[in-house]
Amino acid sequence: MEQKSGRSVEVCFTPNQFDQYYTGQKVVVVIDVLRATSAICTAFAHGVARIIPVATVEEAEDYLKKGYMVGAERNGEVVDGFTFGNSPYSYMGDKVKGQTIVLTTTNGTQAIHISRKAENVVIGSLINLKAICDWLLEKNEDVLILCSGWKDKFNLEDTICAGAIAEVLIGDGGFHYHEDTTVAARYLFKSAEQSYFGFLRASSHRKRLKKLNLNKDIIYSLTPNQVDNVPILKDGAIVDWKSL
Ligand code: 3SL
Repeated sequence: MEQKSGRSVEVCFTPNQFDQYYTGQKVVVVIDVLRATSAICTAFAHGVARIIPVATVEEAEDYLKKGYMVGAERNGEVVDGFTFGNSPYSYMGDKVKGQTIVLTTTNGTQAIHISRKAENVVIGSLINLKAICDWLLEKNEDVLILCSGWKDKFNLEDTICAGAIAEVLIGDGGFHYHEDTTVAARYLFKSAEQSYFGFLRASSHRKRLKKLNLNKDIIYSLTPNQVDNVPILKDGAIVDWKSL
């Protein structure tokens, strides 16, 4: 029997349910495993200084005109007029080191935008799973995990990642939960943990990205604990927690 303990952790499946699940938690973790939050965590592992998430392509175009490096993705593809989108592989290597990057994506940056009323908005993915869990345990505040989903619909990969985080926090004994979304996310995580790639074979997003020849991105994004950073939103830009 899990003990009722000090802090709560809950899972929200989609951005349009955020207001129902957000009860003033001090920390919101935004998840978009395929691929926005995996790309963001990758960028910081390669020395990016800040990422400015923007909700619209128009805002992204304004930054492009001002000379910023800008990533823009819609429906899994790079938006016309931009040189890169949402692939984690675009955010690796010397070209990104020390840069400020502007990013807009179909779901991930929208979820970040919706979460901004929380005191702390942090970025989670499977690739920084241990780092984000350690950070949350250390922070020891109430947590809402927001899955970016797909255009306000539920998706499996974000829910599995949310379940993995909830599992660690609840397993630690310091966190309790109440919502069925949290129960379901943990069940899905437990069913998937032996092989995320296999479990997600039939998922809509894996099929969508496979059609776009993005299997390499999928494999990368589903491989846990490749980086140890915790990106956090500060004054409208995402920075590495360690740089604060
Ligand atoms: O919507 C997003 O933020 C994306 O990660 C979608 S995709 O992986 O580029 O299809």
